[in-house]
Amino acid sequence: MNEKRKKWFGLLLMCLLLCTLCVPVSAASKLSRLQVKGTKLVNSSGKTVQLRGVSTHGLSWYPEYVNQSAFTYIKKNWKVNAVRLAMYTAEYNGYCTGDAANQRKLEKYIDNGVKYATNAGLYVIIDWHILSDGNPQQHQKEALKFFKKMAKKYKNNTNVIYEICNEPNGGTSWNTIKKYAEKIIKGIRTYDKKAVILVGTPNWSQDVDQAALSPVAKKYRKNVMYTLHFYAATHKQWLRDKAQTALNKGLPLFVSEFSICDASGNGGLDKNEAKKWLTFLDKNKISYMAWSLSNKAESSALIKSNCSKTSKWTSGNLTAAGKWITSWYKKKK
Ligand code: IDC
Repeated sequence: MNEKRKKWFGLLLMCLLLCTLCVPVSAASKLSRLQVKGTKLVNSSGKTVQLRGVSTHGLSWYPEYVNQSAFTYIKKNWKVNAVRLAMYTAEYNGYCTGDAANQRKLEKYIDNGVKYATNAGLYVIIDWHILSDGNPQQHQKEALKFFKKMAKKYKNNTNVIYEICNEPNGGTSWNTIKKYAEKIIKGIRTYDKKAVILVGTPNWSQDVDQAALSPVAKKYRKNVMYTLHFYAATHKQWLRDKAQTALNKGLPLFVSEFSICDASGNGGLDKNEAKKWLTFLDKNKISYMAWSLSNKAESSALIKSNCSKTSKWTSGNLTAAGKWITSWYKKKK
């Protein structure tokens, strides 16, 4: 090789080396950390951000939907920017009712879910899905241990959001939920000072007006939002009124779960009411996550029960709710 050729060859090698170095850097590029400002979420440049996405069904029931292809697909084709990982605490191989091997399995699903969401460029909610265990204090010890572990692990993942109690119910008062929330927030903040934390509200995360009267203590209030859940065929204007009351008091709201059917998760759809809800949420820049990314034979499932695909769904693979919700997502933004 003559001198000139050697020089070009050297340059080429250098370029190749630089390229291989740069690719992983850009692939790991981080989503902007979100903060709560007033009632809204903002990114690191202060711009308002609204998260719109889907929730998995229970991770023990439908772990197969937590896969890279699905997360990349929904981001690109459904135009969502967030996914929620619903981990039941009590029902069917729940985190607190199953054994240690079951806990490890669930933590692995979460770990994968966070990884796939990060790769896909999605925000990801780790949801402590209490339901039949309507008082979050019932498993407070386990919750504290779990969230400290998560916070330690994910403190540098700028896209992780913690939801500390899905739907308190059974008459659990706001005061009880608040006491629980303050303990868990304190635990999370030991490791992760910044992540957004979502707190459930009384009566299946509907009574946000009660939370608005007395939010968590000031020292725990930063980057905390309060959840509002609705199922459009059951919850109507009266629940939007509660939401408006809470907003007027300055309470930051986050709809971490909704569907357009009734509260059983398996009744008729109310598209008219669903449109009113999502229009209201868009207007107020409130984030929302649809239940559920699964093919369970129930009307809230987004995928038809006869479809076994776990990604790359065509419109024919979607249920009526799936079609309506994804076309809403695609239309906007
Ligand atoms: C439902 C599921 C259903 C499952 C049940 C477990 O859709 O397949 O058998 O939970 O008890 C909620 C809850 C959510 C419910 C959903 C529909 O957060 O866990 O899922 N729902 O009932 N709140 C209001 C409705």
